[in-house]
Amino acid sequence: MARRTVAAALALVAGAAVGVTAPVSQVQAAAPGDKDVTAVMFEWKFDSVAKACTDTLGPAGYGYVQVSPPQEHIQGSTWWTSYQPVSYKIAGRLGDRAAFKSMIDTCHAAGVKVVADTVINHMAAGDGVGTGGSSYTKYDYPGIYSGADMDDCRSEIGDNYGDRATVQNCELVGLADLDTGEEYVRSRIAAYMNDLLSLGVDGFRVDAAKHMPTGDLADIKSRLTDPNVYWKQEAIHGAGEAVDPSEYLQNGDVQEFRYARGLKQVFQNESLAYLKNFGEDWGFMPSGQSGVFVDNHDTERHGDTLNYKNGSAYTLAGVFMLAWPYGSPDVHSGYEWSDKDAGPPNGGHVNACYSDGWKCQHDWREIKSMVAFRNVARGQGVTDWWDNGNDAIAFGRGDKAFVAINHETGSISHTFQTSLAAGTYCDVQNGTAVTVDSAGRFTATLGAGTALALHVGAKDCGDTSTPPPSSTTGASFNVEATTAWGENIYVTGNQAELGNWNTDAALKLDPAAYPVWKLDVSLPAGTAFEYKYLRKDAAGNVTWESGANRVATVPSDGTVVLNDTWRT
Ligand code: LM2
Ligand code: CA
Repeated sequence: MARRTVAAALALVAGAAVGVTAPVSQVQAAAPGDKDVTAVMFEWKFDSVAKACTDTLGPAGYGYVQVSPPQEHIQGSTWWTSYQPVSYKIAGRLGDRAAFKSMIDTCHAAGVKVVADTVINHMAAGDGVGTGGSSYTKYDYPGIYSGADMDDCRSEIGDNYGDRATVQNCELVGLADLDTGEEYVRSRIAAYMNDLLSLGVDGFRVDAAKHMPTGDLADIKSRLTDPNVYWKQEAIHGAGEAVDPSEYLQNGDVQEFRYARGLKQVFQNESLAYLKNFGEDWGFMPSGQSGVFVDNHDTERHGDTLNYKNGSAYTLAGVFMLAWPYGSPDVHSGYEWSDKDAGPPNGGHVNACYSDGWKCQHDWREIKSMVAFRNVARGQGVTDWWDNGNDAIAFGRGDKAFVAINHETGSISHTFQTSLAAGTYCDVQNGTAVTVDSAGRFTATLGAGTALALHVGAKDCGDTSTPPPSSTTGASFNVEATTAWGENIYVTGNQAELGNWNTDAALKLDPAAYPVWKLDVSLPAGTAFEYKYLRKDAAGNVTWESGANRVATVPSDGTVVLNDTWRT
């Protein structure tokens, strides 16, 4: 645990390249799978994320959902308590271990993989009792780490980003810095990540990666049960700094902050025509290993990038990102704030999108529709680029898709050349039909601050609503139950889709036909399952119906209709 010198840190990097880490050819390319868009549900409770996976993220075609750090953290109402680990128990504000596991199962059933934000560079400052009941003082976290596991530098990094040893061994905003060069620390971090993998996590966002030597991360990753797991490192580029984000490419993906800053610059101070070669030509890292975004939870607060307060510029930047074939996109989904420290509405519980301050960027029509566009256009390069020399652009993705973006202050009318086959398409931005002629052209007028997007997966606007779930088998729950004001009826059972008997993950039935509460749930054909109804009052208190578990079986084709009466 001697303070590492620059030379020693570099030697570690070199050592890792020949020995410890996987050869580059084995490094997993950006967001493995055929759906590379991640919805980042910032400070959403895990049961709310589960519901979003089923209702929105899966049907829209998101490949991944990223959740805020799940480990035990300091208490307090601000969001950033999440970034001060107290232990590696899954016991934070957003849900317990059962809720976390249930979310993963539900998201997987919806076809969405799960990325966990992982805070491994440091532990909490201050002292107290964590969200999971563990006592701590800075440098001492009983049962996990003591002062001997920390780097010897106990001063703040401050502005000293010109010195590698300071950046990596000193304290980021005064947080106790783990010595990731140590055997015990490496094994303890790997044990935490392996625990997350055992629960079904599919990938990691590695917080504060720049503050750990890349060789240390290579060593930790090599200890995982899946050493090729999707690995997205937060390494913030800073001009002239000692540590360069590209050092981390040996381990997996790296977030390209210059991409998000570039979008802000282009949308606010330059012209969209400059985006014609946006990507490696701008000095960015390789497309196949770069994580990209319009904003994240830090940059939306600190002004480094656009944010939801920027109106159509923000929305159009998101449309561009999803249409443009560079990197793997993160769609940040957060909440309104005026106080930058303010924690999530309702402690992270989302009653509904667009209520209580939840912004739900992942669900905006302009954004969500482009996830399907991106999936359909996958593998196609940019074709038919057009710009007006200023703030209106358009481009295709081969014969699969075409987008036009108008960031001018007035409307634009133009005849666009595409490589699409002739026919009628739905403009998925606006839900209106567009006809492409036999020469691949169409004429349209785009209002100021709007876009137009066509793709071969949406020929008819009648089709653009949520596509049917891949499974058309399931159960139709109908239960007659009278309720007091504020009470709701839920169902759970022994299937992941039903929340695995976890009352936090139970599914709420719809009272539109009160006193009959209804819900249709997709379940695999032939599933024999147990279930039971429960009610929750306004405070969240749970009352189970009486009696034995109910049983039913999903037919090989279609739905089992369950007409039940609440058992008092
Ligand atoms: C990150 N990436 O490298 C996260 O994306 C970022 O959100 C985290 O900072 C940071 N690294 C540490 O994980 C946030 C927040 C800070 C906050 C820290 C720790 O932006 O403001 O620092 O989490 O909670 C807070 C106070 C700060 C204080 C520190 C330690 O704001 O004033 O520093 O706690 O008590 C003395
Ligand atoms: Ca460090």
